[in-house]
Amino acid sequence: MSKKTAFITGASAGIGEACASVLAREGYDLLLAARRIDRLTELSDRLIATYGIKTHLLALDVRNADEVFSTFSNLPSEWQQVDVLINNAGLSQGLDPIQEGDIGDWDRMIDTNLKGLLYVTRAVAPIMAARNEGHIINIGSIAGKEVYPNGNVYCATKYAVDALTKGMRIDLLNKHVKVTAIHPGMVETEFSVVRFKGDEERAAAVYQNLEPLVANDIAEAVWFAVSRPRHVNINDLVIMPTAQATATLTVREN
Ligand code: NDP
Ligand code: 8X3
Repeated sequence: MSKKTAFITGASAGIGEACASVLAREGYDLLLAARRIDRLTELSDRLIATYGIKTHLLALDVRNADEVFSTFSNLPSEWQQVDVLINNAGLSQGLDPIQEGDIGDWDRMIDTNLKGLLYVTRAVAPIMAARNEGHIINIGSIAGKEVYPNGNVYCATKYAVDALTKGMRIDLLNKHVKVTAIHPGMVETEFSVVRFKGDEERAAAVYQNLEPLVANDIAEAVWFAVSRPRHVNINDLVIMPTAQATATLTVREN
C-alpha cells in the first residue's frame, strides 16, 4: 500500500500534537501546521527519529486566508495529496457574560475556530474531491452540543463546526470524501491557559480534583475514525471524561 499523508492544523500542542504522534505511529507522512514553528520542528524531529516518517512543516496562521491559500498552493504536489485533514487549530479566549465580552476575544475565536477551519478546508477539499477520496476530521467540542454560562461565542463557533461538518458531509458525498466530527469534553492541554491568557492557576483549577481526558484519548479516537474500512464513516463522536456528564456537570473528589 502506498504511503498516506495527513495534514494536521494546530499540531504544536495538545490534541493536534497527539494526533501527529498517533498517525506517525501508524506510518502516515505528516503535513504539520501552527504558528509556533519551533514547536513543530521539535515534534517533527522526534517523530522522524522514532517512526521514520516524512514531515513538511508549515508556519501558518489559519486566520489569514491569503497565507492559507498561497502556502497550500505552493506546496510540492505530493504534499497536496492529503488523505486525512484534521481541522484541529482552535482556541477559547475569555469566559465572560455576553454584555461584558471583549470584541478582540470574539474576533480571535471566530477567525480561528470558524473562518480558519473554512479556509483550510477550502484549500484542501478540492484536491480530495478531484481524487474521489479523502477524510476530513473536524475537532468540535461538547461546547458545540451544549451552551454553558459565559461560553457564548466559543460555543457559537463550535456549534458552527458541528453544522459545517454536516454540510461538508452532504456536499462531499458524491466525491466519496468522509467527514467526521469529534467533540471532546474536558481535555487537559494548553487550552485553559490560552483561554485565561496565561493565568496558570485559574487554568489548573479547571481540572482540579477530577481526572480529565488527555490529548492522546482524542488522538486514539481520531485514529479509530481514520482506520475504519472505506465503506464506514464515523459521523460524530462525543467523548467525555468519566467525571463529566455535561458541559457543566462534573464530579470532583474531596
Ligand atoms: P492547545 O491550546 O493545547 O492547542 C491549540 C493548537 O491550536 C495549538 O497547536 C496552536 O498552535 C493552534 N492554533 C491556535 N490558533 C491558531 C492559529 N491562528 N493558526 C494556527 N494554529 C493555531 O488546545 P487543544 O489541543 O485543547 O485544542 C485543540 C482543539 O480542540 C481546539 O479546536 C479546541 O477548541 C478543541 N477542544 C479542546 C478541548 C479541551 O478541553 N482542551 C475540548 C473540546 C475541544 P500555535 O499557538 O503554535 O499557533
Ligand atoms: C472545550 C471544552 O467545555 O471548556 O471545548 O468548552 S469547554
